[in-house]
Amino acid sequence: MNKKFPDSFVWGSATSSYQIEGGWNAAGKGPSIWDVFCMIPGKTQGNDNRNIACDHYHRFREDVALMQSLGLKAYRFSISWSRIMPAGRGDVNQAGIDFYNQLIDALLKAGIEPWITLYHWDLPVALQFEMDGWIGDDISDVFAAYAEVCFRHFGDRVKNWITINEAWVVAILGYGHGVFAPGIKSKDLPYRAGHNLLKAHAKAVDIYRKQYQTVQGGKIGITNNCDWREPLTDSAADVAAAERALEFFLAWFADPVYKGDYPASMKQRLGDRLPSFSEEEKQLLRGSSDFFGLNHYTTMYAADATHGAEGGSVYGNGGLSEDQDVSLSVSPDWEMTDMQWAIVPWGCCKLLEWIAARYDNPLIYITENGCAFDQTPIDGQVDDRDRIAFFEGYLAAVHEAIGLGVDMKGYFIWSLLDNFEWASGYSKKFGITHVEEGSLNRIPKASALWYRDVIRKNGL
Ligand code: PNW
Repeated sequence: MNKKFPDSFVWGSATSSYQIEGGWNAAGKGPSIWDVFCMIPGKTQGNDNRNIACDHYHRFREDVALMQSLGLKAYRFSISWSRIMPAGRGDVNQAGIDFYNQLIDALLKAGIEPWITLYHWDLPVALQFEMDGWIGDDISDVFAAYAEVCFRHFGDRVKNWITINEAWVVAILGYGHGVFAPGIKSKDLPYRAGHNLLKAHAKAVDIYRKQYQTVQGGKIGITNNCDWREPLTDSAADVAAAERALEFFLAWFADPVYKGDYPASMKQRLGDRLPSFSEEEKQLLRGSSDFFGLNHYTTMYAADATHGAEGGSVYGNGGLSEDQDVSLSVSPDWEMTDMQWAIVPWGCCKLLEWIAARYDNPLIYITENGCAFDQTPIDGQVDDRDRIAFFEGYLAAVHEAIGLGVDMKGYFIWSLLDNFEWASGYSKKFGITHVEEGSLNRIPKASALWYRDVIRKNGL
């Protein structure tokens, strides 16, 4: 990989609180919906939970040293809401604040820029009981109040904020297919949850901009996930189906943030099932992201399925397919990760171009990209050439997008540590080789060393 990226390009890696921290009931932390979801037999592979996970809560200093040895310039992590506000609102747990202060200080000392995600899915369970989680009418105000606590305590040192990680996953997997916490299966609730997630984002951004941004001088945005959807054939029907699939995936959340409202295709197809924004809410949403955060993993073919949709994947990557009338499929020629996500770097470049065209060339950060492979350690090392090939392919695609005029600003590898993969637990089937909780992440990987070289070659 000899491609040169812009000097200011941000090279990082990402994690999330529930997936790595452990310390699930340490020092006044309240329970989250994921703590409880994992207690229900059958909800995660092997009934795994994150009670220890990578034990980052106790070993964060080692992990920061690991990041420093890799030459990482940026580290994206999330705050466990119930660690700093055990009941989700009201009392603040000083021990939780102290933990994140220590982490932030250690990062800055190591020359690593902290990027904070405020919500990466571990909602305080009290808010699920008391206000129905993301479908409750008041949740957006409660989220904004929590965000304010974070800006107040950490914003003097933290200059990069992401409000919500992957609203699509929260809505579709949490409230549609029910495979993620809180485990609700519904055809209508995903659209309500999505609506409140968007309002929560906008309100938090409003508080940051009015009370903190001028003084603290940071940036704030939202991160959405999207696969690429390639038309199966060049028929007009399939081309329209692929566009529709992207609108139901990404534009669902990005159109309100960039244009102030949902895409026309969604409004038309969903009718009353899609809530609507007031004029005031539209105004609050429009322009509410300083950058475009994108998590991208894979590509699928999309075909018109007006006569009955089929397809999707283990995770239901299609969303609620029947609302879109789109059938998804993969090519037998594509290689797969252990998540059964196809490796298609050109899909990444096409998606970046699609975003640049639709949203007037925003600054884009890939806030997650990566792959799961089953790796057996040999002599205490992991020779993960599949992962290196994956990253070479996707980084070349990002480089190509830059050449085509896309304003790419940074790239974060998912993930820094072998972590708890939600409903997939630590299972080998999905590529996370679980030897002993909290230990595997310390095994040196070829890909990590390779990434270090990429960072170095870019002169950083
Ligand atoms: C993302 N899908 O999850 C999350 O941000 C991470 O926490 C997670 O570990 C990572 O990707 C790998 O899975 C996703 O169905 C989960 O399209 C599901 C989907 C996408 C992203």
